[in-house]
Amino acid sequence: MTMKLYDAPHAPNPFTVRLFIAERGGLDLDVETVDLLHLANRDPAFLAINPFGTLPALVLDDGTVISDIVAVCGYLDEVSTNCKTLIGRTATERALTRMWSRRVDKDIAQRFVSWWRGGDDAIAFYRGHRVAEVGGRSENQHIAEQNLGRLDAHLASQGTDFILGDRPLLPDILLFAFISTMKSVVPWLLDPDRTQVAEWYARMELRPAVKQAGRSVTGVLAT
Ligand SMILES: N[C@@H](CCC(=O)N[C@@H](CS)C(=O)NCC(=O)O)C(=O)O
Repeated sequence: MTMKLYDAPHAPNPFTVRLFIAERGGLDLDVETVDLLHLANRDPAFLAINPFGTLPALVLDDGTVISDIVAVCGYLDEVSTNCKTLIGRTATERALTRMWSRRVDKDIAQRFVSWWRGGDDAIAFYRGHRVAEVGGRSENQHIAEQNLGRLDAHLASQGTDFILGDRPLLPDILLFAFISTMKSVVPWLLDPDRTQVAEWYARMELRPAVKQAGRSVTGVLAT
């Protein structure tokens, strides 16, 4: 099976998928890097592939295009040729993974991305092609921090290294990818008072997969 991944460097959504691929293993893809910083994702050639103009996008050999990171990771988890699923083996495991993926995505990551998109730099960058999120900035920060606090309490109560046990699964990968690519522009993310989240982040940073997934390179990606 040939799959093609349209990828971009430095951006949280594409990094989530690269990190998932590196942690998951058993995958073989063609990769093409799209120059997000110069808006190549808004060129007609790319819009013909993904009319939403967002990255990443996974194109299957029958031409099907999947362009939402949770859907892309879910698909890759199912077609990988090795057996260490990052979504779950049982109905309960899969439900917990999906529950935490939704929590860290919509209540933390998307909140701080929206906070950033309401700032001057992002407004200037997106002018003319993406609606600026100027309203509700302080609420977005409040909700993200509230849920980072809840995650901190969860990690403390579980006593596990990662959100759902002793190895990182999709929610860890997603949240780490977003924090690591955005922390320089969202300075309040890694508050040292949230000690459990800080330790979790430090553990994630040490994963060999993080180094492996760090760079976005056009070519063949086999794990
Ligand atoms: N819901 C999409 C969001 C993807 C997304 O917004 N990607 C960003 C890069 S991190 C992007 O393409 N931004 C450029 C733009 O919208 O022009 C997903 O899950 O993949």
